[in-house]
Formats: sequence, structure tokens, C-alpha cells
Amino acid sequence: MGYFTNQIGYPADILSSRSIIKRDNYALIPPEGLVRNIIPGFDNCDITILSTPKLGASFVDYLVTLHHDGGNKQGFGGDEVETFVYVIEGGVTASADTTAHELTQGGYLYCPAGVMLRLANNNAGKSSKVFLYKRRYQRIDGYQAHVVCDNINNLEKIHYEGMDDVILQDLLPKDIGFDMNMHILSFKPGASHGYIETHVQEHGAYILSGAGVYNLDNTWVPVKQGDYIFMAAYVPQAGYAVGKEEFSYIYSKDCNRDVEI
Ligand code: UGY
Ligand code: MN
Repeated sequence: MGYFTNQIGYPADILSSRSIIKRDNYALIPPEGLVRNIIPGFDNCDITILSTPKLGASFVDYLVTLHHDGGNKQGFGGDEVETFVYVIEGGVTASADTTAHELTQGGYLYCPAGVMLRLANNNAGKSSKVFLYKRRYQRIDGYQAHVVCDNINNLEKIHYEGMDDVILQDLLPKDIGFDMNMHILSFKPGASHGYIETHVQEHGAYILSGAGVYNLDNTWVPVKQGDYIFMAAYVPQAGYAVGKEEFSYIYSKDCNRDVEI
């Protein structure tokens, strides 16, 4: 175990943290507090586990730094578990079973349940960083999901809910076979949501750029690039972009299924 940010030794000031953990409600996890986790199958990787069922999520998110020759050859997911990988930095070879795809920054691969995701760093000897997700797939009769591989540079930029300066990108198809989607929301400086959302779907969000002030259960929290936010079902949520850069995050959202009782 070690520090994900490679910070070791005594701090220059008193110990403090921006982390907020409200189980079954919301969490803000900044990079400074993250530790390395060992997960069998991941070699030459620094991997840290973010949302899990222990926090109140139905899914698991990870941040993985793949070093030289790093990756996962044995496979991740399979059986009833769907997986998704997004390249934050660098380049990786991501395989859906035996079909290999070269992904560069902004590239992603979704593997449906039953298909193994394999990863290998491919960044000219330098490290690569990915956002990784898994979830137990909710099957319904007559429909199925399929492998999706693309790059966000190829995706339509949708003006989000009537606002010119908020852009939505849907990474997976709007197809009933899929029980979740990944999206990127990007806010120009000063832009915001149009209202404070309250909905049954959960999110795990990794902030790709910029900074914002985010409402989580009616508490306004400053957030910035590199932070991770978990939003449980029903947590009130919305944000303003602050500063000079575009504020954008990638996030998961469950969809296309009725609620089981
Ligand atoms: O799709 C969403 O629910 C999204 N607008 N939520 C969010 O940004 N917190
Ligand atoms: Mn939402």
C-alpha cells in the first residue's frame, strides 16, 4: 500500500482533507487521499478503488495508472459483469475478449457481460491513466448489449437542455439492451445546470478539466480536475463552472430498466 499521488513523509502543514464521505448519499474524493490497492490480475499498475457497494453504489469505479508493460492480461469482468474503460491520458491496447483496440486519450471500450476486458499500456514507454468501471448487468428478455469502442472526438456534441454553453456527449448507444450509459458534461466558464436534479439514478463522476462549485444534497462544495464524486440515488445535484477553463466530467448513469420490488 502506498500513496497514489506518491506523497510520502510528513506534511508541510497540519493534516487536512477536502474529502467528504456521506455513505448512501454522496462522496467527494480528491486525489490527495487516495491509496494504492492491490487487485489480482493488474500488473505494473497503480490502481485505486473509488465507489463501491460499501459507499452505497451499485457499481465499482477505479483509477488505474498503467506503467511500462502494465495492464491486465487475465481479464476483467466477464460472466454477468459489464465493464467500461476510458483513457484519461496516454494510450492503451484494450481488448474485448481477443479483439484488440488501440485507444488514445478520449478513447473508450465497453464490454457487455460475458466479454472479458483486457488492458495493456501502449504509450511509448510512458505511463497511461484510465477510468475503469464495472457493474452487474441487469438482463431483460429480448435485448442485449454489445461491444462499443470509440473516441469522444467522434461523438455528437449536444446542447444540454437548451443551454448553448453546456455540452453533453453520450458515449454508449440509446438502446434498451444497455442498462447504463457513460456521458461527458462540459460547462463553459460561468455555465451551470438549469436546475438542481433529484433522480433515482446513481452517478460516479471523474472531473476531467477545470473547476466548479457543486451542490451535493444542498451543500455547495468546490471541486476541480482530478476529483471524483459519487452521487447516490436521489441526492440533489448540480454545478456551476468557475475559473477560466471548461469544467467537464465523465460520469456513469443507470438507465432503461424498471425498479425491482
Ligand atoms: O445526466 C445526469 O443526470 C446529469 N446531468 N447529472 C449530473 O450532471 N449531476
Ligand atoms: Mn444527474
